[in-house]
Amino acid sequence: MAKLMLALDVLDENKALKIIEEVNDYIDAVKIGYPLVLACGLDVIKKIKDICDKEVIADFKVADIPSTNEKIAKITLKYADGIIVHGFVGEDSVKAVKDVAKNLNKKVIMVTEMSHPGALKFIQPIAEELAEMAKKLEVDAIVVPSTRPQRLKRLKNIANLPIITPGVGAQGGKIEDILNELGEDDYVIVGRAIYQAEDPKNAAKKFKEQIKNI
Ligand code: O7M
Repeated sequence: MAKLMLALDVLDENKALKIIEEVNDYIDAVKIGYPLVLACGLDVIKKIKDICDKEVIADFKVADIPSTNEKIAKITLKYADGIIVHGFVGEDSVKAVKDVAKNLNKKVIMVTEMSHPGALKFIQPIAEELAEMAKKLEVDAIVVPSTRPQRLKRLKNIANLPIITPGVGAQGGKIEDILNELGEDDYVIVGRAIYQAEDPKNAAKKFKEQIKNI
C-alpha cells in the first residue's frame, strides 16, 4: 500500500496541531514547508511529532550553492526526518545536502518535475535529466506530478526510486489515475483537500481508503 503524506500548509500553529490530532489515524507522514515554518518556527516540527510520532519532511525546496545548502540542511535536519531539494541547481548542491543527511541517517528528496502549469516551460524540459541525476546520486525519493500521470510514470521509470507526488485534490489530480503506478514505498501528498475540508478527518480517511485499494 502506498502512503499518505499530509501537506500542512496552514499559517497558524494551533490550527496545524489540531489538524494533526484529527487526521492522525489516516496519515503516514507530514510535509511542512515555508508557510508553516515562517509563521511558527522550526520548533513546530517537534510539536507535530509529539502528537503524531510520524515522519516529518521539510519541504524547503533547497536551491543554493553547496556551502549554503549544507548549512540549511544541518539546521533543518536537527528537527525534520527529511528535506526536499531542487535538482536544477546541480549535482554538487544536491550532494552537499545528501552528505549532511547521510551522517544523520535522514532523507533527501529531490524535485524533478513540478505539478503546476508553469512547470511546463522551464522544468519539464529538463525533468528526465533530473530523474537520471537523482538515480545517480541515490537520493531517497523524487517529487513527480500527480497532475500528469504519464510524466509521473516516465520519471519514476527513469529514476527507479520511490516517489512522493503532489497534485491530488485541489490541483485536479485524481488518485485513480495514478494508482497503477504506486508502490508501497511511494507517498501521495494531499494538502488543501484535507486541511481545508469541512471535516479533515473524514477527508483524510477517504484518501487513505482510496490508496488502500491498490
Ligand atoms: O494538495 P495541495 O495542492 O494543497 O498541496 C500540494 C503540496 O505539494 C503543497 O505543499 C505544494 O507546495 C507541494 N508541491 C506541489 O504542489 N507541486 C510540486 O510540484 C511540488 C510540491 C512539493 O511538495 O514539492 C516538494
